[in-house]
Amino acid sequence: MEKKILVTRSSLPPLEEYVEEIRDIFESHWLTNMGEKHAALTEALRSFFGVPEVTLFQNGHLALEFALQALGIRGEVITTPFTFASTTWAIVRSGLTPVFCDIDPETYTMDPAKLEALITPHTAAILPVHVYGTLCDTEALADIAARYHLPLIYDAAHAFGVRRDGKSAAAFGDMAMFSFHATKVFHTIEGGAICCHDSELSQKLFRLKNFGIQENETYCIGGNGKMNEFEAAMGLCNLRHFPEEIAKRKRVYEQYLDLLADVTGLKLPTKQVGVTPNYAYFPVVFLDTYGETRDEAAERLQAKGYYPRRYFYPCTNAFSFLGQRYAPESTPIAAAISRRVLTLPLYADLEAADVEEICRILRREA
Ligand code: T4K
Repeated sequence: MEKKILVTRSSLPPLEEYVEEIRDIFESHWLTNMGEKHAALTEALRSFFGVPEVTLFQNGHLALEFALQALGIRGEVITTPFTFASTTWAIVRSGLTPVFCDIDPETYTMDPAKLEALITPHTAAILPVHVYGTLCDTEALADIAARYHLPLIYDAAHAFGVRRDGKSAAAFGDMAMFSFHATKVFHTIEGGAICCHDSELSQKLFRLKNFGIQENETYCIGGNGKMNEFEAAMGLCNLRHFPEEIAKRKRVYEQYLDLLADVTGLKLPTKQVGVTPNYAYFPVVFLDTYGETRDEAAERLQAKGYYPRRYFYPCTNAFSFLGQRYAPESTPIAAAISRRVLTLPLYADLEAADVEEICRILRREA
């Protein structure tokens, strides 16, 4: 069979360990609706993140929608277009209007220097993205949000395990959303969470994900966003193996950095001072001096069985579904990075020989 190395590959715990973890589920026949595994994972993540409130969800996207709904806001939400469709669609599907702020050319996250000019009386919240697990300028964003009394919700889908000066990505902002999708550094097959400090908000999120059921058979408006017991069990297993997952990813990441460091025209990810990274993605930006476009390089890699991805192309403000009112040119840095970026294959068990071959292709030695 022809070899195919994809952009990522889900890590899995040893089968026996998962079977052992789900044995209780088979014994109790309690499959979902916040059972024991759900409670155990919530507790374990509270301690992992070091935040008082963790609400689990069926996926990160729903978590983000429920987070916006929990705020009960109307109007505009300032976000970035250099992200997965989910961030923008969560805003739109919540009846809110996205306003796009450009990104910083080094971190690819919301540029705080461009944020204030976009704030109007219609602004209801700020929703930046820790894209690729690179942390936003959390201090500058917190300062602006506080000055304008705006809620700050982070899309931290990629930032599981990332810390700044020892403080978890979960602890920044009023809420932080994590994705536990199969493609993430930590996963529950499908899943997600909202982390926050406010117990009332957390109770609201819990009701929202459970049909709005309240005490004494009263209801508020809600939906169904519950994580099931098999997913929570997968999370409990994967959390035990998380240090190993990070160590393996670090090896791959550093091999890329080492082998691509001197290639003219390739812009590699840079280390953030004071930040403990999670090695979630390895984005490479193809500058003109590389002498070949991003897509030409991607084609050469694919011809040899390597399938990097254009995360994130196009920018979400280029989506035709949003209509004519948005233009990618209004966020020129995001538009340029999006046209030039390629995320290389990166996962725990990616073999050193494959990383070497990918680098040889990018160095035009193969
Ligand atoms: N915000 C941001 C910034 C996000 O990036 C995402 C999701 C969200 C919010 C929403 O979170 P969730 O609702 O998903 O929890 C993938 C993921 O499905 C998605 O979670 C992720 N971001 C996005 C960046 O990537 P696709 O459509 O590119 O996935 P797909 O099916 O092409 O898979 C990519 C590669 O992963 C495959 O080539 C092989 C590998 N893979 C995939 C699956 C499904 C596996 O090894 N095992 C698997 O089970 O979206």
